[in-house]
Amino acid sequence: MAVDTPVRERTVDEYKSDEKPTWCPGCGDFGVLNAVYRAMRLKNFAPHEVVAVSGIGCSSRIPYFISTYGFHGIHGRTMPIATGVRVARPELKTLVFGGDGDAFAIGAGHFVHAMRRNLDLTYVVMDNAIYGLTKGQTSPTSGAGFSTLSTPQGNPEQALNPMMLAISCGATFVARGFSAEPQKLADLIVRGIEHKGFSFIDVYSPCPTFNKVNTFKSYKESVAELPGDHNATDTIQAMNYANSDRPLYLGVFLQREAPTFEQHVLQQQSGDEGARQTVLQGLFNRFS
Ligand SMILES: Cc1ncc(C[n+]2csc(CCOP(=O)(O)OP(=O)(O)O)c2C)c(N)n1
Ligand code: SF4
Ligand SMILES: [Mg+2]
Repeated sequence: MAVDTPVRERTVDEYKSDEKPTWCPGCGDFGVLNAVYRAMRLKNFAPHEVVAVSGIGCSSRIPYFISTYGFHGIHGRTMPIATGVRVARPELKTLVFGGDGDAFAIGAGHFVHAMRRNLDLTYVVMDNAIYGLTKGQTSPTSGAGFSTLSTPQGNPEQALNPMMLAISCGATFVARGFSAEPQKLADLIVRGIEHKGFSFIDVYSPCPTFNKVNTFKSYKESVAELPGDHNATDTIQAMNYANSDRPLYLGVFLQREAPTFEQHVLQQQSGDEGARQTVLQGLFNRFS
């Protein structure tokens, strides 16, 4: 008779690689890394069960510091790489990381379509509203008027709202966290991992070196948890909260069930017409 081997409880330290983070002292990305370690501990993953995929940027260095498989990719190309990993090795948990420039500027096209497809990925964006690695140019989430290396006379563009973008593009899990609250952020990451479909978590992760506007202090003064009675299956309510400038809400804005891209493809290949119709109905219902 087969005897089940008891699952060993892992420690946070088992998820730390031998590489020490090279971020500036006080960088918000430390809090995100801390939350990722905690989330993996809460899921009790074996490191070999996880792949961390990233793009290019200060934030995208994160796979070096995690003891899982890692892929430090190309600027703005996290989604094509993660899609390939997901499809080729579906038994692995694929976590995707990047900065606001990586996600919403050069990578915006890929981001939009990954959400529309509802790939079963968890995407954590370390949003500092600046290009950190290249020493301080505006990013799509930089506010209007923000004076930077690339906009010495003030940013002439309006900031993009990543939450509104994700909700409108069909992401089935949309959340926002803050790197100064790693335990809450770890819980959001766990919920994203457990969600079947595309989970997007935008994280306020300040860059104290190049962004003196979006700081820990400014966020502490303007963030608030989503109200306890928020119905995360209600897209319009989620958009209303996403549209708020003050407070800037934290928590799960939207969570809906829908067939994943992988399910859809597998059902198509199975030749089972009944199963195919069920998946199509699920896709049809997504926005109803
Ligand atoms: C194709 C390509 N274009 C531009 C760059 C230069 N580049 C590297 S990182 C970066 C932006 C980084 O900003 P973000 O993604 O927000 O990450 P952060 O450094 O702020 O964490 C840019 C423009 C590049 N490496 N590759
Ligand atoms: S430049 Fe900014 S984002 Fe990059 S490591 Fe330093 S503080 Fe962090
Ligand atoms: Mg950035």
